[in-house]
Amino acid sequence: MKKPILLFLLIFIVVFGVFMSGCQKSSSPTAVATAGPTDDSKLKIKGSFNNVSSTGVSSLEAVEVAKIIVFNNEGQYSISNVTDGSFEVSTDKDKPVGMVFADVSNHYVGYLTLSNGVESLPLNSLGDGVSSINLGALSFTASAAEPSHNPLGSEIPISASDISAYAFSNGTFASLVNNPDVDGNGTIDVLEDVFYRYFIMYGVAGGTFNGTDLTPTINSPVTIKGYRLTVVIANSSGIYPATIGMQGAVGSGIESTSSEINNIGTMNSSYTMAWIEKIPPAGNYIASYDSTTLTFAVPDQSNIIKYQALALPTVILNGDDTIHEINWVYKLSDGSATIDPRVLIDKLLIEINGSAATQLYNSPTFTTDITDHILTNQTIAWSDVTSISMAYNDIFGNHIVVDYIK
Ligand SMILES: [Ca+2]
Repeated sequence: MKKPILLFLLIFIVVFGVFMSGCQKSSSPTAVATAGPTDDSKLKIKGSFNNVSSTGVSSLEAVEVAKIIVFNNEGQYSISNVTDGSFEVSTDKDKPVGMVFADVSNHYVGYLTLSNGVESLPLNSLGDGVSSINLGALSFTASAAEPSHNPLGSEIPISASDISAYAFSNGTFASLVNNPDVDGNGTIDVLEDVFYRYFIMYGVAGGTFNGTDLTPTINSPVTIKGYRLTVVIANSSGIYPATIGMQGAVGSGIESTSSEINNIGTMNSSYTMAWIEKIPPAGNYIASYDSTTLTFAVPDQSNIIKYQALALPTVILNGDDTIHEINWVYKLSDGSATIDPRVLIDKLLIEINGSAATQLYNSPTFTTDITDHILTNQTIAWSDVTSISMAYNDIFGNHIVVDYIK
């Protein structure tokens, strides 16, 4: 199954590569003021530090915070200074963002948490017409700051079960929010015009079309066939290494290796490791090139068989048993519940496979509001089909390829 996985990776890089822009300062505090309330694409996030009411660690760290930085998984960021203990920062509404705090020297001080593993703001689920969120006073516990007003369930209307799924999915991005100085030189990366991230591609055995069924039965549990890890580097110089070295966590299968697929660009470059037949264990995955060392703390991925999403297809045939259309519903990967796909998923595509891993059909990509596709080729015999792959990019740039075999 290596070839289909590789093809999907290349498809996604081509299709979605244009969105992987580098370090772009989306707005400055001055720009926010001049943009005014007519800019409906922007959200204002406000908050304050209660740095006079208590003693101990929390007040100490609050005093140190000089800047607020919000950034998304593509390295686009906005920055605001703290004035009289308060801040207001403006950001795009379309993607989840992490919020981190810096001192006057751009050193990392801490990050915003919404508790229960939600360490980014799921602005992809922002309520219609919401133009500002006031987090209220932030209280630190070590480097994690909790707001007095949690917007989940109010400005960001998202159900409790969807929050659990989001919390798992945001783990890879949250590891950058927890450590926004990936190159370890002491300065928050986006503030020195560099951005480093990683994403994971998973191959998932999702289920089986039993007998004459036209909807597959979901494996209980789904099994993870393997993964590829990709590191993305963006900088303002546009100079990138041809390849990178990689040492994964113990048991990851990434042992003193080099990237297998290298896509060198101008805005950014990506480096993909070989396909490994396991779930990546938690731990540090360390990339190296020239004199640079990048440390990515990959979180525990074992809940992928519970909280990841899958698109469950139903095939509809023509009278001559060729495929007319495929429709699908989004469910949690344990099959227990349907989910709102906007919470987790960016784009989906469908691949229909024949024997010997031949590809009989590739669909266009679909946004989450589309759940039905009439094939543009109406000559594909259902009897020739060996599997259907429902592949998607999640909102954090990870790629999930779910195979249903026949
Ligand atoms: Ca740095």
